[in-house]
Amino acid sequence: MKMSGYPHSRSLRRRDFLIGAGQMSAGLALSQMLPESAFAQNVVKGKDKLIVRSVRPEDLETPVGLLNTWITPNDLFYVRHHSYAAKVNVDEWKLTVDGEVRNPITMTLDELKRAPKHTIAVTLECAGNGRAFFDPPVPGIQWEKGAVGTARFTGARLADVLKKAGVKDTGKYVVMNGADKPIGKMPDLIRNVPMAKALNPDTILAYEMNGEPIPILHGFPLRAIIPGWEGAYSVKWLTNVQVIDKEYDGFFVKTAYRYPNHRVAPGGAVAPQDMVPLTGLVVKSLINSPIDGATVAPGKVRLSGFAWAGESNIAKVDVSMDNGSTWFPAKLGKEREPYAWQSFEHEFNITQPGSYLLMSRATDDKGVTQPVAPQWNPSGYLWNVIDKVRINVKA
Ligand SMILES: Nc1nc2c(c(=O)[nH]1)N[C@H]1C(S)=C(S)[C@@H](COP(=O)(O)O)O[C@H]1N2
Ligand SMILES: [Mo]
Repeated sequence: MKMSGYPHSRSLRRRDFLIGAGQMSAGLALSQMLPESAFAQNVVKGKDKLIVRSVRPEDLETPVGLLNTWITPNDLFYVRHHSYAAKVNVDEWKLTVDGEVRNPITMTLDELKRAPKHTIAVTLECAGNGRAFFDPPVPGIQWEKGAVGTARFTGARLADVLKKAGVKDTGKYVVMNGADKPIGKMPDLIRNVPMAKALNPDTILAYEMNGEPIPILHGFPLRAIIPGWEGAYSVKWLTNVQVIDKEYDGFFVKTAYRYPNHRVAPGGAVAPQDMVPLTGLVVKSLINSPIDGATVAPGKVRLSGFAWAGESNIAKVDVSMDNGSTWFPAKLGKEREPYAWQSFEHEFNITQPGSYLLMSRATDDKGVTQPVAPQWNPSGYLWNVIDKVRINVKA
């Protein structure tokens, strides 16, 4: 069943386009060319309920109907990486901290665990979540709505680690690299954060996810957690932290994960110098119940979901059952943490049988509301239009 609720997201059309446009990695193109039926046979161990967007490397999406708890269990948490997951031998593993520091250091996992522990609930979302809905389509993994989840991460503060190494005055950015090896001619996923974000007390190097050692697919034994920023900053299988004096110039900083600094017509070209790095996630909501295409009995229809806004907080969520003609304030849930999503719910009374479009629209504490129409951009990032699901109220 299609869960998208957007007519232009038909997988056939997307796949055709992907083959035509060519992919960065041969592995990805191959998996995209498999018929849909082949996907059903491909399950990834420990992640069997997830939608397989790519088998190798594992790119797995959570069906929205399963995103129904404030904390997403590890076995339901989406997976995204550019190359194969690194299998790290923790006895040999160490973290090196070097670059513009007074004393370069290496740390074992035990040493990191002896630093003050910090636990935070963070909503992690891939910048490409929702890419499948852009029109015209853009190449890349065709995520629909479920490349997002919330977990409690525990680790050492990056600020404490940097303090130990002693950042020089020349240190402006912190580069993070993991143990995963690029596939073929692909560049290595190396990312950086400006010093202020690196020193933020909520920026951590995490060794636990929901109370367990970080699972392999999520970066065992150590990953960065850059709260509120798009998922690609949270580098997995972390092995090296390097302080540098200006923005890093590798592919995944200079070219990828960039967004136009002006509005672009759908399908339009953007000059490279007009592309700026993505940082924070944008205001967004997701209806997890009912799911798109559901048939329900007339009477009380409970709508629920989650809303998040990166480094901002959710101020309100409004919901509609009549194509957005009238809106009602949804009730927000009790669980509130600065970088985690906020649950919302509302009960409609729908007595008249028929086809209904349910909608949710979040607004953050800066007054920014989800848009009615998408802002197309060349890489298909930050899809955040008002969420919609169509349901059938039976007679
Ligand atoms: N080392 C490494 N870290 C990585 C990636 C990667 O390819 N390699 N992918 C990033 C991207 S694009 C996202 S969205 C998140 C996904 O985290 P998850 O798989 O734990 O959900 O990891 C990020 N960290
Ligand atoms: Mo991502």
